Amino acid sequence: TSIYTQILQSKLEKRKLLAILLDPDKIHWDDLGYLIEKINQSPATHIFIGGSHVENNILDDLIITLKQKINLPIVLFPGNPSQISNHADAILFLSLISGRNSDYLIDHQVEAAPILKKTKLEIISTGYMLIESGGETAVERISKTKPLDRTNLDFALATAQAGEMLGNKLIYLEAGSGAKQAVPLEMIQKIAQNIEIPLIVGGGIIELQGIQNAYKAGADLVVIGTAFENDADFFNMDKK
Ligand code: 1GP
Repeated sequence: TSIYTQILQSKLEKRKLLAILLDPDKIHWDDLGYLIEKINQSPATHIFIGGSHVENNILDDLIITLKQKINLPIVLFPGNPSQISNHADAILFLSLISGRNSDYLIDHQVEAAPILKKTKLEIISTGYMLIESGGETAVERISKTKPLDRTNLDFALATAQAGEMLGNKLIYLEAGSGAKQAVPLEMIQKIAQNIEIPLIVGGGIIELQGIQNAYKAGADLVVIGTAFENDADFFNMDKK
């Protein structure tokens, strides 16, 4: 079965999903064995791979190594069309629908399409929404787009619904990696209750309780990057 089918199935059965986001640029190869051990001990259900400036050869090597030692689906979460590797299982085919920069709405997708056609990657159309989070994030800086107002729930919902109507299979609410504030729970709730497709939430979640809160609000999959990057024991915090 496809990775997307599994995500749908989990949503149906109310099994919440957790992705660890690995940025190939920030990985210390000497510590990779340790990191892999920690991932295998964690409750993660998916590995997302992406970053702002990833070089392709590192990407392939990293994924090949991870696949040998971790039995989780590896999903590309690309910052641009150079971040495609045939060794992964799937790719979030993102369109930054919160922004109005055509590069990230359709141009990069046009550039990537012929490359993706030559791979066996499962392609998962994803409406990607950047939400204001109390300071400028890398996504904002690189995409040159404005995040959505965190208090304008109606506009955020309309954006998510437009994505769904356009055929997106997932909506991803993004506060930005290392964000000061995570996506507001009221926004997660409002959107989760009014779309049918699965909802991903990430950015600025640095406590285990934050993950649970996002789930309770209606997130189907939560993404953790920085917190795990800074502390490989992040998911064992309750046992400390
Ligand atoms: C970033 O949503 C992810 O794209 C994860 O963010 O690094 O803040 O966990 P953090």
